Amino acid sequence: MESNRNKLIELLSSSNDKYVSGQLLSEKLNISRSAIWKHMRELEKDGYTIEGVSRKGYRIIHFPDKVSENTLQWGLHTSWIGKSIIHRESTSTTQEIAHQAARDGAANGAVVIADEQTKGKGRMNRQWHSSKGTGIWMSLILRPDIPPNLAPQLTLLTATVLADVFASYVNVQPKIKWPNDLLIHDKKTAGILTEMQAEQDQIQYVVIGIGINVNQETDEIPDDIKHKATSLAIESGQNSNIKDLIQQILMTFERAYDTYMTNGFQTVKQKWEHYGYRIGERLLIKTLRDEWYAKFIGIGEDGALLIQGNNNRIEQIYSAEIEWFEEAGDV
Ligand code: BTX
Repeated sequence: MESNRNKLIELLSSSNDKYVSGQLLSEKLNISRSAIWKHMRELEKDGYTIEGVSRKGYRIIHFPDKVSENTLQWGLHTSWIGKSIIHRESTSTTQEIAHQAARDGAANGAVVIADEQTKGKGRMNRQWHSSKGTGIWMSLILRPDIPPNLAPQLTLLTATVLADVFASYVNVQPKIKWPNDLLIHDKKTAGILTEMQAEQDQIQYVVIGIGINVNQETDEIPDDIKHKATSLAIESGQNSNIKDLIQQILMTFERAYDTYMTNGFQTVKQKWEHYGYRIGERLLIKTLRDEWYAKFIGIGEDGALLIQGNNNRIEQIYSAEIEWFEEAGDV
């Protein structure tokens, strides 16, 4: 049923503006003309406008912008990610739904998406503003076959995926601030929250939360973060189609993840360093017990932050808040 609808969209989309006859659709899909007609009605419910002209056939004259399980799945060319999508108009946080779904056995690659979050969260339970219909608020459920101590690499991988999609499809120049912030012109556009359920040396599942400010105008960025937050629309000067952007992210993610699983972290490291924010500069490193300055020299083979102190020794940092020399607060 679903795959017929998917094929129908593909047939109609690939013919651009030309009409496709009902006869041809029925032959290609191997279903009756009346079954085709029923699928068309369902597509219209999801926001497609389909024009039917007698003796010519059908064509799509409007693709929906709205995000739903169906509109996201149609046109999503992936083998395992997004095969199951849970979409909510409003929810507290997609992380919670994803954790529950994972506990209930959701497959690797299941996706949870909301138009709005009322209790969106960042790291250490910080608030994440997630206003209705202006951003991407989604959680990916993964079941990677890697030891739990390598899970932070998935955060870095996700950051490179977002940076690639922003650079290719939105035409902005993103930077990745270690470990999980996407910045454009020094302001935060997206954040990643990785949570994991593991037993000793085995990961049960990982939930990767992705929050992206997409179409907010300057006056829609909440006052408390205005000085340090931005959106793709503000930085690129144009709105993006949220559904298309989600699909691009999922397709790019699948490719990057498969490469990582086959070849290891090396490709991610190179890409990360390509987008790395202020590599080579002095950092203030803050851990629970201490804070000190050092030079940021990149990331290690395992994803740790590499710094060089005054004694020239290179150290690896796995968990810390970092600030640059002249910054007053965290970005
Ligand atoms: P973080 O702890 O690095 O960043 C949180 C900080 O970012 C906040 O303290 C605030 O200063 C700032 N901030 C809050 N909201 C925004 C925003 N919309 N844009 C820019 N800056 C903001 C980053 O945590 C991880 C965010 C993950 C969000 C996703 S959304 C889907 C999933 N569900 C959920 O509840 N969280 C994740």
